[in-house]
Amino acid sequence: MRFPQPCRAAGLAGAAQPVTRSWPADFRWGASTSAYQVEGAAAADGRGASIWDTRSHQPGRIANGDTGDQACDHYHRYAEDIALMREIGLDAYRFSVSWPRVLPLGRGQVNPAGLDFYDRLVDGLLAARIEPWLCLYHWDLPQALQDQGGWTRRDSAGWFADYAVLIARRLGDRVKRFATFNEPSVFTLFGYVLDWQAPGVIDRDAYLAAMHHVNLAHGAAVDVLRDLVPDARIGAIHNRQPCRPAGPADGAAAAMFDACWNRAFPDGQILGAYPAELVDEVAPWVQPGDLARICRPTDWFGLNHYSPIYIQADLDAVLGFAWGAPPAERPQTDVGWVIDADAFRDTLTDVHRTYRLPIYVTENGYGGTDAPDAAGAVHDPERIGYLRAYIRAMGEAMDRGADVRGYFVWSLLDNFEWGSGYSQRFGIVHVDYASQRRTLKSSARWYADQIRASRVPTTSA
Ligand code: GCO
Repeated sequence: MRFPQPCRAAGLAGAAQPVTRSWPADFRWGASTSAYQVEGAAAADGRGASIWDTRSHQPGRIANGDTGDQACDHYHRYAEDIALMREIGLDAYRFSVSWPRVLPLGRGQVNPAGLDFYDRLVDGLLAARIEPWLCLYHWDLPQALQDQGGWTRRDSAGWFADYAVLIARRLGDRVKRFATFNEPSVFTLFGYVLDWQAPGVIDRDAYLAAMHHVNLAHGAAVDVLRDLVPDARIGAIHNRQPCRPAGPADGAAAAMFDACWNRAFPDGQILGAYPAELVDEVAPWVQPGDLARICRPTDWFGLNHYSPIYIQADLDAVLGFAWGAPPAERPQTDVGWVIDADAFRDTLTDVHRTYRLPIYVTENGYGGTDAPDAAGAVHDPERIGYLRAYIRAMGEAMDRGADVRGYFVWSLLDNFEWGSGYSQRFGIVHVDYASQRRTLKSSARWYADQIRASRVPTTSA
């Protein structure tokens, strides 16, 4: 995500012990990345352009004029990165496929070199006994499809399903964990309402059309994956967090934002209905039978969560809401996100009660500005404090009955943080972008301890 809030120090350093409780034996510990944020190699081996290549090359869009052209060069350095994952002891690695790397124009002509990369990545992970978790879409729509209307076109559901067929046929013999979309509510709201992300088309109708067509695309891809990979475990990844009114007059705006942000996608996909606030809004794009097309059985709920959000009314804005300031007294991360582990615990409980699916926390982490010290070490006690508090809160949610099966930290590597470019670092591994040198931060070592400790049977909670 990108929160346009000022930077404030958190002062969350402290207690470095792992969180001990009786973790389920098959609990999965992982780390997440996404294609545009880490791969780089934007012009290598026949890759096509995505809407993020376009946006990052527009002057003034990204902090410091950064682009994902090089990023972490994961495309070439994936083997080194897998070795780091092994060193940390990860059970699972969540990555996304770059649609334009495998289909440079989004459909039609396949790029064999692009598919070969994902073959190598998956084979490398399996050889290291790390389970590949593949997300089909982490925001990098092929520019060629955007030029034809992108998600505002109903045809986009079919384009996405065809792309899913290609990936399932090529990788489905080895990959069994698939996610359709990452945070559909974020890329639609930020891309069509707030102009913080690609494609930056600010238009109410485009937003509502994209919302519905992304939901249709999800349903179509679930069917394809189920058909072609019968033993696949399929889910979608949703951000969810409390959307709090910034002030006493902001309740209605916060409720509308909550419908768009937290419910427009999982409610359609899992409960088969749009939130009441959106039913009339989206109706012009809904055809008979669509909700049944969208609501296909899935196996798990992917939750991305960092922080509560504060919303204020803005009657001039497309849907009447705008980003508000958090209360000043709340602790915040280095990049200005409110730290509230209780909100994470309550969100997990809420997701469990609402959707009744096994939950995997597919993103959670701390944005900072870490730098190596004179000896080259990277110490990030605030990140350790944050991770510890949130993992502990997750344990509390599990004690209260939430069916949480795994946790993926965001992120394995420092990477291209969308509009903030390389100025914000979320990795547990530091990346020196000039040399591409990787350094495990102290949080990576702490996370390794956490994973190891979770394997030791204990009765204390
Ligand atoms: C998102 C994404 C990630 C971000 C992460 C930190 O939520 O925006 O899934 O790509 O980098 O959340 O902002």
